[in-house]
Amino acid sequence: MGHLVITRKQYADGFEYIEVCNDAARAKIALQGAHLFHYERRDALPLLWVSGASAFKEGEAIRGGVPLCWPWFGRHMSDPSLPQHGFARTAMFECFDVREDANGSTLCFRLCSTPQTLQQFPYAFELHYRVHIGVTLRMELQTYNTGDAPFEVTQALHTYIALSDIGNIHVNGLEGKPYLDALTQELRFQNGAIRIDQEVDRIYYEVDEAIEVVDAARRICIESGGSASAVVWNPWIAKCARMSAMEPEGYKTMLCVESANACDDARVIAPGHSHTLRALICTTH
Ligand code: TA6
Repeated sequence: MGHLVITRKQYADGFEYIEVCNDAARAKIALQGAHLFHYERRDALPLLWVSGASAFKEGEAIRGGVPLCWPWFGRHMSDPSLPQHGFARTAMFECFDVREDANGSTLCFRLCSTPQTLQQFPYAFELHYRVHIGVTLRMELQTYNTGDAPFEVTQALHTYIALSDIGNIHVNGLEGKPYLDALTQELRFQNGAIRIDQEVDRIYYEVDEAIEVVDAARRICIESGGSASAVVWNPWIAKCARMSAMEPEGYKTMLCVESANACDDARVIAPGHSHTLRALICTTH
């Protein structure tokens, strides 16, 4: 690679993020949640959607980009008082390494168990998150079990894709797959391509090939690894109006396509072992 510029920056109230500029792309990653909230290949449109109403402040997950849902996806199984989608997305990560190769730059983040995390998730862990900024975007979330008992995680790279307009798109790659409709708790099968004209909140299973978002102006391909489930979500009008940090028409230009180990695709990690959830995203422009 030619030139790589890494800059640590902060918003007015001290919200810290890292800006990456290399020959291939530009990106921004907040230290809170190791939250990637901007990725733009040099010859393309920004890939990720961020709400115009999103806060960039401590303790609140950015609404958009790629929140890390970990060590549980959705509501906690037994304690509804615990935060939805786990605590990683509002935890302070450490950026402990930056590597460069011919294809781009990889930033490595780490979160380790603490007395506070042990109260919510009673296991010793190290969570490593590698974000590769190149002509493609690659994210790898690796969970190490550093304790002496096995534990189970559910998780997702909760990617918000930026669209021209929700009415212009369809999603390929999930045809015939079973999915749990989170709105009705019914198990259904995907009939053909996915088009969005209402609230959609689905967990797809047996996912074993790339998912393609076909927009009017471009195609976005999401390949997952270490995952057999994917979430497709758009809040549509009513839920958008009820949600935090969403503008009334925010639903029109976003779609979440999440590489996941969600619900029945939970993963058990034995002591001394690890599991990696991956997403590789490329866009025609
Ligand atoms: O991934 C879909 C989902 O679980 C939806 O049900 C919706 O709640 C979305 O995540 C956003 O959740 P959040 O906690 O970020 O508001």
